[in-house]
Amino acid sequence: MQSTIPYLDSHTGGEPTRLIEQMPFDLGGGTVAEQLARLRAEHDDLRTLALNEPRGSDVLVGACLVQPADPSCRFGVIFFNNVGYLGMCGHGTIGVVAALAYRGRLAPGMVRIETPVGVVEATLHPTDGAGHPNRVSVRNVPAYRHLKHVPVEIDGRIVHGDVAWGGNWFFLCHDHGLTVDAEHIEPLTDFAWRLRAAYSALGLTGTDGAVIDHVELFGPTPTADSRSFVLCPGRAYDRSPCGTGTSAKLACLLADGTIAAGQTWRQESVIGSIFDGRVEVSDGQVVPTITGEAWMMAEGRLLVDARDPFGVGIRSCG
Ligand code: PYC
Repeated sequence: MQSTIPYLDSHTGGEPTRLIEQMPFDLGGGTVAEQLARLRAEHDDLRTLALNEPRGSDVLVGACLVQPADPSCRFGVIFFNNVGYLGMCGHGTIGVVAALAYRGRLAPGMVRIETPVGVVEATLHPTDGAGHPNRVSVRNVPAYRHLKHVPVEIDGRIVHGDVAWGGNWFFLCHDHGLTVDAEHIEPLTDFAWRLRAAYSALGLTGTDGAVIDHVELFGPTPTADSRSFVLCPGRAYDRSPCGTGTSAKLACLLADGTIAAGQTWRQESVIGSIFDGRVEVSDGQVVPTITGEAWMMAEGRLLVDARDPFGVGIRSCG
């Protein structure tokens, strides 16, 4: 009657990742993208039971380990949130690597991981003098800017944004006029959510009609190159600087000539955590690498009672 699913929780710069190491069912093999399609169509309950209330919360990002199809990869990973699935997840990859190291399944060094949108390379660094045990660099899938300086009307004025890919789709806006700091989470959330509605109403998409489901609002900070507020698809804000969002930002910075290949860009989150980012240009593509730290927080077992009316989560949450 009751099933149990072991999990490991970490956070990366404040943003949590709940890892399910052992899938409770067979996804039938194939590429990680194909397994994601099956997970979404046939087993979406796993996502909602692991993340949604009453067991979880909107802030949680989930990751499940699956078999990679690419023989050069040691792991396959599917990331998900309170409303659906992600292409890639930077903070989540750092969290997954930390969790696998905690389990003794990874030692310092590089590991290739297949995600639904391509292969990433994660490097677990040796514990440093500052005592950071889980410092991880993620060489992401290639990033690019799709559209530049798109005008969008909101609150009777025009703001502008770039549309860029960094493993997920982002609308990146600077001239929003808001203060980007932890004291202004509510107005930032409200504005970013309405901005998403405003550019969606214009029919703005990524390539091939892809939904632009993440919004980034940038502001200045004395402690890094830039501070960002990132609103995720389910209306939770990213406590980390967002690995895929930083990748999208780096692609725009390189396209504008603001940074050069190899230069470090320090991206701060709205709560003050930092990712170091840099890009390389390989075969004409912009390949970002993001470095950050994760901390292990909990390990446990999800208990799912088939008689519980909310055992697979409250679907209207998020
Ligand atoms: O770090 O890429 C990221 C991410 C995406 C959504 C939440 N975090």
